[in-house]
Parts: sequence; structure tokens; C-alpha cells
Amino acid sequence: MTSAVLFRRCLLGALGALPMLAPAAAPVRAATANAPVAAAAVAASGCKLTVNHPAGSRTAYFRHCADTPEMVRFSGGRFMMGDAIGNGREFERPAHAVTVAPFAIGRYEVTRGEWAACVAAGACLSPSSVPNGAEAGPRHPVTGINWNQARQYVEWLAARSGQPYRLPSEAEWEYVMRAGVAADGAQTFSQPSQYTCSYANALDQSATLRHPELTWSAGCNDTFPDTAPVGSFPPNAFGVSDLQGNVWEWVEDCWHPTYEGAPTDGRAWIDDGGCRKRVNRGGGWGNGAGAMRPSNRDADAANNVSDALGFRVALTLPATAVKRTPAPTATPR
Ligand SMILES: [Ca+2]
Repeated sequence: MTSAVLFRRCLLGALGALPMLAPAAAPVRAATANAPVAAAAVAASGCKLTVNHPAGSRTAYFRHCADTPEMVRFSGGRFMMGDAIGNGREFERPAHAVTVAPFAIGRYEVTRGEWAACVAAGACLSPSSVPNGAEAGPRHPVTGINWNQARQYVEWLAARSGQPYRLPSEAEWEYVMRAGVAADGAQTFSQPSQYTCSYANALDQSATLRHPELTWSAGCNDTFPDTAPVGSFPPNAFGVSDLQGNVWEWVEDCWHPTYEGAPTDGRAWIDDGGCRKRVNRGGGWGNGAGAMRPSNRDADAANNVSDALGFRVALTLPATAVKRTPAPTATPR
């Protein structure tokens, strides 16, 4: 375990004591069935666009190649980003309205199996840090990859598919995480402990048995002492899984200590001259429920690795290719 990993677990696990709110009304649906996304470009790469619409699901997923991540598309929308109710920390404020353009995001965190395809192609290196590697299989989220390596993966993905894959912006990530819910802690987690174990892979009782140095466990058992295979917990209202818990997720943005001056158009907030740190979001298997609030955020140097830090991919969609759907408008209360 690196000191950075221990710090991450300690710093963010302590957030579990933050006050939480009662669940709000169910968010509205924004994810829709797939539409053809530059199908000619996909065919030219040797891949084939496929759609997966699970029985009983309101969300359809698509992928461009057999070994690339499943995606969920969004028509874009306006929401309130950040801590609007005062239960977060200074760097989660001020809350501000953001309008995101059409985009797609990974249904799951990038898995070890998906990463292996990039390694086999010679475009990525093997992960350097894997929690309990004996248990980690191809459906577990990849960890032990730094921000620069995550960028290498999406660049390979773009070349392989012929599509504009990239990392999500922090605003896009939070838009999907909130799924139309304005208030922190209102989604289905950060509630009594058993609720946490039903909806996210957090630091639970099974984890503290394996990692007794981590003492901020939720008072329940989610049965996953380290990472869990992606999709082991219910998706959110947008059909996207594991945004809270399992692993922290790199996004494109530079770290900023507040949202003063943040973009309002959903793009990543990048500094001239480069970033000292890159943002990551969502909490991981070593954190309590409070770390998984939708507005919570953290950052690491771009060359840092952790066994609790991975990512998911995003895809730019042309506005003309997206069927407009009702988009949630989140407002602070
Ligand atoms: Ca767990």
C-alpha cells in the first residue's frame, strides 16, 4: 500500500460523519436508446456498433467494438453543480448552474478486461496496483493507473473505434451522478448504513475484517472487502452503475479549490500551462458513505496511482445526432 492510498482512505473515509438528507423524489429519465453514431467510421475501424437493451430496463446501451466499454447517451441538460445545501466542504461550493451538451458516458467503470485489450494492442501498460489481485477478475474495475494512463486508454479507444472518446468533464460526471436529484445524499445512499451497502461498494464490515487499519466502516456488510465486479449494485436512475463507491474515477479537469469562475457549459476546467492535480470523483471501496455524496470531490497528481482509483470514459456526441429527450432540471432547495 502506498502512502497515497492510505491517505486517500483516511482522509475521505472520515467524511462518513457528515450529515445527510432524506431521499428526494425519484429523478426523471434522461438516458435514451442508442442512435447510430457515425456508423461508417465504426465500420471502417473493423468494429461493429451494437445495442443492448436489457429486458425491463428503460435504458439502452451501445458499444462500438466487442472489447470497448458499453455507453449511455444523454441529450444534455441543465443542472445545479456543487453543494447547494451546505453539507459539503468549501471546495464543493459555490453551487452553480451548468448546461451540458450531448454526450455519452460509460455504463460502468473501465474494467480490467477492457484495459487488457489496450495492453494487448501495445497502447497501455499493465496496472501497477490491484487490490487483492487474487480476486480481481476481468469484470473488476481497473485500478493502479494514473491520469496520464487513463488518457492513453481513451486515445487508443478513439483510434480503435474512430469515435471521439475522451475522459468525462467533472460537470458531465456530476450531471450523471445526480441523475436529476438536486440535494446531496438524496439519491439512495448516505443514509442509514444498511442503505449504503445496498447501493454502493463502500468500506463495509467485510472490508474492515480484511483491512483492520480502516476504522470508519459502514455498519453493514456489502460482501466486497475490496473492489467489486462492475454492476454488482443497482444502477442509478439514468442506468449508470458504480458512480458511487467501488473506485474513485479520474475526470479531465484540473483541480480548483472552489468553483469560483468555473465554466457553466459543461466543458472541463483546464488551466493554461497545465494542471498541478487532476480531479477524481465518486468515492471508493475504502470510503464511508459521506465520501460518495454527489458533490464530493478529490484530486491527485496526474502521475499518482492508487488501488482505489480508476475511471470511466465519455464520448462527444454531435448535437444533430441526438434525439431530444426530457432533461432533468435540478434546482437547489
Ligand atoms: Ca465493500
